[in-house]
Amino acid sequence: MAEQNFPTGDLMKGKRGLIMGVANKNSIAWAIARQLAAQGAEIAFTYQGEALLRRVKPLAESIGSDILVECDVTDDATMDNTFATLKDKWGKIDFLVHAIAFAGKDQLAGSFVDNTTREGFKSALDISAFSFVDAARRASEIMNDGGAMVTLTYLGSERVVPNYNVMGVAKAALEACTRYIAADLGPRSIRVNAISAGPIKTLAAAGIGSGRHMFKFNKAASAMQDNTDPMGVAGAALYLLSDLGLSCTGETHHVDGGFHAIGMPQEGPLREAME
Ligand code: NAD
Ligand code: 0WE
Repeated sequence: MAEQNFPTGDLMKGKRGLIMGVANKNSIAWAIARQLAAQGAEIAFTYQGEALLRRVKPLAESIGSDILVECDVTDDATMDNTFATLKDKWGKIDFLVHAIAFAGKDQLAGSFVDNTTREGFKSALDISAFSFVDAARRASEIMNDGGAMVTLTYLGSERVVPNYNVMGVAKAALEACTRYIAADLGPRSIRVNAISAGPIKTLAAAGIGSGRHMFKFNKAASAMQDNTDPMGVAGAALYLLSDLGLSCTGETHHVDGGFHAIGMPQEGPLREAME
């Protein structure tokens, strides 16, 4: 992503929170971090393993964050340590961003029914859906009433996208988890929402089987005839995590140039291709 200016202001002033899922400067979680920081948020980060620290540390430092905790969501000890660290340093938090997904590469190609294994299914659902439930429970224990949580999802949960396969099933579970967590935490005025982003060129979207077609097709078939800008995802996260989002909970909000709304291509390249 080119250098961009995230709108500044005080919408997140006095709020502290945890962002899970920054891998590098292209991560959706990093766009969200910059937008929240530009509105005054104090942010702690988790990173998945030693190898990613080299990338995440300078990013965190560039927005004045000094809380960086190693966390693999499949490892309870590192989850315990993450939230114990936040409790120790801050006492309370106001927001959580969950931007984590993984399925084995062998699970993301070809026939869903033939290629999905028990282990592949378990691991995709564990890392991509249960991890939000687990993080939300831990975060809720130290979250101020009136706080908020956001996770990232994708349209492959609602409709078949070639090769997305078991990740689509995991995202469907993640969206359902979002609604159940929202119901449980609603009485404390903690809001819990998902952002369904269109395809964005990140590490997680690199090397996907049908990648080139994916971006071309989304550009051609979306209402806006353009790819999804991570700044729009960051703006939605700011809305949902700040008090602008009051009364919005249990929602899956699409930020995809309107791709989800289209049932048949309008005039444009896709129609011409069929002539
Ligand atoms: P990314 O590769 O930058 O981020 C994915 C993150 O998941 C990485 O930081 C990685 O370290 C983390 N992760 C994976 N397994 C983990 C584990 N076991 N423990 C801890 N962390 C783990 O890619 P991204 O595209 O920014 O992905 C962020 C979220 O956005 C994901 O949930 C993804 O499904 C979602 N999303 C992405 C797109 C897209 O096209 N890029 C579209 C919609 C939704
Ligand atoms: O959620 C995602 C990707 C998540 C993801 C990516 C990888 C790549 C490397 C999960 N697990 C893995 N495992 C790996 O080994 N997206 C929304 C981006 C994405 O991924 C696709 C897509 C889109 C869009 C995969 C196939 C088809 C479309």
